[in-house]
Amino acid sequence: MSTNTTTTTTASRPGIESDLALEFLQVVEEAAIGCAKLMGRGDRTQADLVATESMRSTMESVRMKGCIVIGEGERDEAPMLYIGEKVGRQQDTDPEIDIAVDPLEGTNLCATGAPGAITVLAASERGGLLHAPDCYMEKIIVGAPASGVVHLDRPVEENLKAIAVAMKRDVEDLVIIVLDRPRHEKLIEDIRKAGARIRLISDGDVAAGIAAAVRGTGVHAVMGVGGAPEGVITAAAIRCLNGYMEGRLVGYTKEQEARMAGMGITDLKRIYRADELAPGKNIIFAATGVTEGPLLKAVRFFGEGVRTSSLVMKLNIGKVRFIDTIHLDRQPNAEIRF
Ligand code: VTB
Ligand code: MG
Ligand code: MG
Repeated sequence: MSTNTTTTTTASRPGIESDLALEFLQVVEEAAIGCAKLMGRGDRTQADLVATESMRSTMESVRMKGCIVIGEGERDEAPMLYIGEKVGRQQDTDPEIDIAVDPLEGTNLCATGAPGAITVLAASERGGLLHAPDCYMEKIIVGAPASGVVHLDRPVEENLKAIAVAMKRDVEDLVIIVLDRPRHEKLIEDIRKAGARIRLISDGDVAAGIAAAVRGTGVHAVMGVGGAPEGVITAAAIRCLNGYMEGRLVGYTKEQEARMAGMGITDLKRIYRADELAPGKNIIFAATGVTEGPLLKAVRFFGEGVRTSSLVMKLNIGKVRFIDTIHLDRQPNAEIRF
């Protein structure tokens, strides 16, 4: 890796400390613009495809030797952004980066125009993101004040009381996001019994997890079982946000169990904290809102251009950036509005 800043050329730029984050920003922004055009058209497959193709092509020029560790699936089932695919510029001097992507997290949300769809990726030095199999993950996600006071194995009521104490409020004041799934019948009942409020969502537990880790979003925790790949991506964000998360892999079918075994996961009781799901020292996280959410605005199209709302974070230098971008590609001379 070159440290000589005076002679830096395109071929020998510095590694992950350089502004790869801004390159990733473009990757998620472009994908969001692409699929947001299909918002509400009822075609989740097409929206996902547009986001995936966009990410794949924008990523081609990123100055890295990238490798997808969490992506659209195994090579034989996904034509691009499949696990193991090499992405980025791939020049000798480029840093080796592992990438986890969910090109459109919440395909249904985009297809129906519901809130909470984002385009998202997480990156780290090689080995910094758990290679989670395509199975499920039981999750509990909270913000910094409740760090370490919740535990997946503890009864729901105890966890809620602990969050309430940590956040200096009553359990009744808490809002917990839960994916609206039959598997959560008991969890929902337990949360209601404890007295906390619930926001049921149809999809999109990554955006929900991020909201839980940021004060002022009106979301205090995410609980329940969602996708395992989404869990690793969320963990990357949680680390950058000083939040707290625990996850436990769950396989509901023989196929999912086999996938877990195939990836060397034998201890099904193991509880992973965020720093075990995303152990990298250098984590970069980038997401752009596709539809409106508690943190990120939707992609907005107006005659003169497009405006996006993104979150870009770098763990090693401790930066959390909310980025509001006006894309003038369509009309470069347009008037800029604050
Ligand atoms: C969640 C949700 C995702 O998958 O992880 C969920 O955040 C879990 O799977 O947006 P099921 O839908 O099978 O319950 C998504 O809905 C889709 O990636
Ligand atoms: Mg996806
Ligand atoms: Mg997803």
